[in-house]
Amino acid sequence: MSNKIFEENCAKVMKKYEETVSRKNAKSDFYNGIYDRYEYPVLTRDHIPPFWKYDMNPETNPFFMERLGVNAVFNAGAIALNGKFYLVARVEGNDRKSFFAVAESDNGIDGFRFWDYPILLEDVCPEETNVYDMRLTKHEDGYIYGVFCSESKDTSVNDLSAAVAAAGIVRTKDLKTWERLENLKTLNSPQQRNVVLHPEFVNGKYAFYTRPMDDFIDTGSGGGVGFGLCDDITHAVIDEEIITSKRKYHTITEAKNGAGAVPIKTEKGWIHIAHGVRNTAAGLRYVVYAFATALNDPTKVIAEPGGFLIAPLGDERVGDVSNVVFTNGAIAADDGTVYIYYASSDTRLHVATTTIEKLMDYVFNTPQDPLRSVKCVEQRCDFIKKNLAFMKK
Ligand code: M1P
Repeated sequence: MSNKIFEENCAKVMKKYEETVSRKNAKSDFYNGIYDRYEYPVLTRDHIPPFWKYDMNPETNPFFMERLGVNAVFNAGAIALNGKFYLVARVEGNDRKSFFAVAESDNGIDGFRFWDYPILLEDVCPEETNVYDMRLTKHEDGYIYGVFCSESKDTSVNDLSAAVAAAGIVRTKDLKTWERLENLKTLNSPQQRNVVLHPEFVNGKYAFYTRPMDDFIDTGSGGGVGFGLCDDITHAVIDEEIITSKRKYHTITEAKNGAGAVPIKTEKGWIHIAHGVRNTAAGLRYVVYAFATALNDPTKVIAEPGGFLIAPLGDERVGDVSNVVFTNGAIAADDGTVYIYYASSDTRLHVATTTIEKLMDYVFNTPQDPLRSVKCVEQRCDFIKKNLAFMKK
């Protein structure tokens, strides 16, 4: 017997899904000369295949009800393989648990479709409750590594929401079969989030960008983006972390910062795209910023543009955690185009495109933050003076 309610609603949901995933994207009218923004996000919860959410059998789901809802799709690791663009997105169910899923596109700006199944990680940590924010590193050892936050309940205190963050590590060759390695141990930092594996060996060792933290939310004594080396990636232990990009008073990184995308190698240095956080009366504000480190020493900051590269704009400002942009993935394509995948307000994922040439110009020629208002005005007056003199010529 036909079920009209099921059939009509199923057709409606399938139509909306197909329209969303096949929607063409185009550059928006945003302009700053540094990168382009796009009209539509590249991934949203509407990109989730309906068969992940609805029981597709009219016998067991006569009202075509959502049984396993998805709340948000955001922070994604990114990688190009065999001419295709892949994102390993953070998918958050209605039950608040996050997991990873691969979405594939031909051009990196639209047409992202999730593979049929999300990634089922080996269940090696019984205490692990949540996983999120995978960074994908194509390492010179031949593996693709995924480093992510592995979160567990903090049972040492009498507080139901207390948690411990650690860095989980997996590796793959094809994004299909994943081998889970031991979580990273940092001997001097009780918690870790936003850990990124550097793509090359440094002094013959695996090199990680870390984010030392005293607490789950507050970095406390953690001074910024850390860096440490380890001998064996299968039992990764870092005994010493040094700080590369420091947090600074009254800047975009005052409250905390963290490594984002895997650093991009250029002829003048490694370009890092990270996030900075400051506190406001309305809560934390997350922006994306960039800096460069020396090619022969990825810990040594050699260029540090003042201010943010990307801040939440328009609709991006509102979501589950408002006033946030966050990146954990970028792709530097062979033709020089750079795709920066950034999520807004922990709700959806966008792309911004630029080129290596423009990123280098931005990172190496944008003035540093002078750190005090009076110096900022001096900097701007000097800039205006040069411009006015040039414009009068
Ligand atoms: O909610 C904003 C971001 O908060 C965390 O980042 P951080 O560790 O720097 O505070 C992460 O949980 C990230 O997933 C989230 O987008």
